[in-house]
Amino acid sequence: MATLDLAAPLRQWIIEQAQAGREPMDVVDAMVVEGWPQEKAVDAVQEVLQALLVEHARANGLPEPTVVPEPMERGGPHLLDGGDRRVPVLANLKHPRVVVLGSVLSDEECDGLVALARQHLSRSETFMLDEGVSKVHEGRTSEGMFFTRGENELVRRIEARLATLCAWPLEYGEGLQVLRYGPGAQYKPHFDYFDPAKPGTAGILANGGQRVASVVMYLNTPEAGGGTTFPDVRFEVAPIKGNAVFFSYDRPHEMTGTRHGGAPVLAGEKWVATKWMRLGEFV
Ligand code: PD2
Ligand code: ZN
Repeated sequence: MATLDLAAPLRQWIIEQAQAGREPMDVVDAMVVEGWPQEKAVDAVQEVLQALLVEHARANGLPEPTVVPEPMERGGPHLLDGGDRRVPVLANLKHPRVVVLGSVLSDEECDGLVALARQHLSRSETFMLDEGVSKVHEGRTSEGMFFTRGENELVRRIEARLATLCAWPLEYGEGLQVLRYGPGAQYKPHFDYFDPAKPGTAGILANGGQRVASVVMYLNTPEAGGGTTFPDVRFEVAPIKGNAVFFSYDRPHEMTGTRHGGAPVLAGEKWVATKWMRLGEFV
């Protein structure tokens, strides 16, 4: 976007509003009351706040923030548009950016994914960024498989729905991963982005760039345990069949607060499908 020619006092005022904890869209509303066209006010506030974030990142040796998928419009409906399905928002956390979604998948779609995935499971591996290879890791005791993007009609339908819901190009998504956790299995807390400091990361980023968002969809309801935890904010999402948790991270840094894990399954089993979204096209 071309830099806007904003007067210095206006920039300063926008910065002061943000520092006072005012929501960006409330600042836009105040500008609209003063006669600004809505779109111009949005652009102005976005530009000033983005510049502020970049300045803060540079001054503190942090990675610079990027644009990320965002399922919700402020003041928008509680039922989000998934294209072929309307999806209720069950919880909405600003930082870390987490949105809990109801009924993203129908029971039949959950059962269909499990049936297609079941015969292709193998012990989940973790990509070891230090060594540049995938290995079995004691922190991840699930079994899993990947579908390629668009592999079958069901996968295509779900991928199109997630792209619409998150307003993020379908082509920027990795293939769906399905995981099965047996009794006692878990996924210890981790970040889904790739650590830029690790030697294996550059190779991974060559296709699609960084991960910027994750959607974990629950394909069944375990009898007990198996929630998705965000330990830094002591928040846990209950794994209910058809529901999902979306979270985004605007830079590969723990300041996003998106450390999360799959709590141990205490009784029964747990199935999830995960969609990771990248910053660019993933081939
Ligand atoms: O199964 C989960 O709840 C879970 C937890 C943490 C899945 C993932 N991460 C993942 O697939 O990245
Ligand atoms: Zn994860």
